[in-house]
Amino acid sequence: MERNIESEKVFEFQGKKYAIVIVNLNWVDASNYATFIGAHLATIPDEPTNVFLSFQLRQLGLGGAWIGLNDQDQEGVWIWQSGSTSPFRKWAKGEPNNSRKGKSKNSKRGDARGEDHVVMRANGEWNDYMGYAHGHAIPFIVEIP
Ligand SMILES: [Ca+2]
Ligand SMILES: [Ca+2]
Repeated sequence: MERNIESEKVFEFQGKKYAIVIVNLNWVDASNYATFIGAHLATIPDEPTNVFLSFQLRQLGLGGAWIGLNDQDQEGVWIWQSGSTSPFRKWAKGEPNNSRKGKSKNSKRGDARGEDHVVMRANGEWNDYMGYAHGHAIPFIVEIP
């Protein structure tokens, strides 16, 4: 994919630069896109950053966006795409639940690996979500070094 600056909203907060990329991709493609432009999916280091970025999602009318947290290498071991070891988490109630295809009759999405990628909802709460190729395609937040 070519970089499309028109689809990005760039913000600075606490000395870090973030862009909300309003292109619907699964997490794997979104993380590859971030790497391609020399960035990575956002690390959320603290509550103020979480509040700031979720506010921006609401301003843009978005329901949620991928962030860099994932447990795709080892189930239940959450790591940031950036390599950061930040321990800050903002899970919604009942999350992460690693929901799997077949659990819900109506779900056509999914993967036997379950939910391994994290979406920040517009209310600031996090959910592990299906980010593989047959999963959800949504906007994403990158952090630009
Ligand atoms: Ca998982
Ligand atoms: Ca979940």
